[in-house]
Amino acid sequence: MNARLHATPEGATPLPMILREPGGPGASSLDVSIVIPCLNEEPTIERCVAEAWAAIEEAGVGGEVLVVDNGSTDASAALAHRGGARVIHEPRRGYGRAYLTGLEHARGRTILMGDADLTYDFRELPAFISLARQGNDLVMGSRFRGRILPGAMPWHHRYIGNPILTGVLNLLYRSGVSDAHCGLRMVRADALERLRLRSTGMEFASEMVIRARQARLRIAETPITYAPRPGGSISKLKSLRDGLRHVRYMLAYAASGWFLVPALLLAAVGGALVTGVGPAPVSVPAGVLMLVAGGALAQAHLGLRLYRALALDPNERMRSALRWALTRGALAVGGMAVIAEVALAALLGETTRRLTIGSHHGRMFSMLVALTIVTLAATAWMAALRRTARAAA
Ligand SMILES: Nc1nc2c(ncn2[C@@H]2O[C@H](COP(=O)(O)OP(=O)(O)OP(=O)(O)O)[C@@H](O)[C@H]2O)c(=O)[nH]1
Ligand SMILES: [Mg+2]
Repeated sequence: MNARLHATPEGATPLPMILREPGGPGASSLDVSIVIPCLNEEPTIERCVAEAWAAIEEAGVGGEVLVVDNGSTDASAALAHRGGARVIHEPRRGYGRAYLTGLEHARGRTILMGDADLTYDFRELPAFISLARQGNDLVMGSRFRGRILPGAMPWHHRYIGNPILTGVLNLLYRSGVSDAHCGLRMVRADALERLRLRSTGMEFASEMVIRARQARLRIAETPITYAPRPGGSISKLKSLRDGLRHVRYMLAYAASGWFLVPALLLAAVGGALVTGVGPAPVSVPAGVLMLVAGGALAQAHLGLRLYRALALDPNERMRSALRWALTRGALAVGGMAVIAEVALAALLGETTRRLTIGSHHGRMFSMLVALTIVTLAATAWMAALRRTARAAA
């Protein structure tokens, strides 16, 4: 039952209608919290808050509007406050960071999440609430199954970025959603603990879907309309950087088989082509290429797993052990391996010049070159990870 109460947020200008349930602002006493992350959204934030309140009112539910000000340097926070939002300050930047803080402070049984740029219509709230009430833990909006108004999404996001990122996510995690990066979504408060969200950047959007799948939560989606930003509003999205953050996150949690099976196949076929063992005729260049690709895949997998253990799912004991291994062990071993391989390759190369091309030594030489490339790449990876380890420390 949602008895409606007219109340005024502390210190704010009286609002025509703020809907609260009886019993005060106790945890989960509200049907919905609309959480809006906000970084310098002066042109739109006040209207956005007003629309959020209008949506709550129209839906006839008890609710609150929470704006997480992410260190805005303009008047966003004051405007959000004036619009009647509860404003929370999170000075540490990042789309995910802003949401993590917002979700922590939200008091609703369900939480509707959406941008501060007026591109999403909070009036679509009833469809989300109804799906959440049917037991869905995460309700995703879908712009692709809904409508994308002219000028709302640049063509490279519409036809390249979003379909590829959603496609990869579905391939790796079978989430079945059609718009993994839609910013309008709802989560049930009682599912938050199982989601264990952590990402601080834009990859937070992927993380929610991936974690929901991993925790076997129920995911549903509803078509929504995506509108262009009004004039003066500036996107914070950096397509390439943010896209790569999504890719890195998705790959870091992907099952090992996605890397190791092709790596082993490439190594086996490459080895056979170089050495001439097996039915295919010797083809050193193709074989070397395959060996290098296989090695690179295996390393990428290792690197991503280490990145996950160090930065994404930090576990203190694991982190210090890895840090030790990365700073001392792996680098020393990697360095020595490179020196040994280069020396051996030089030696064999010299021998090969005196022998006929395509000889056993020639093939061995090619394999060693491949191994050297792989080891050099591994060492570069380790160095990069060492930096990650330091940053995560
Ligand atoms: N990108 C980004 N957004 C932030 C950050 N902190 C808060 N936000 C808010 O998060 C929301 C999403 O940012 P947008 O720039 O709209 O990103 P987007 O929706 O993926 O990109 P568009 O399609 O261009 O709107 C906005 O309401 C921002 O104000 C941050 O550090 N980075
Ligand atoms: Mg946006």
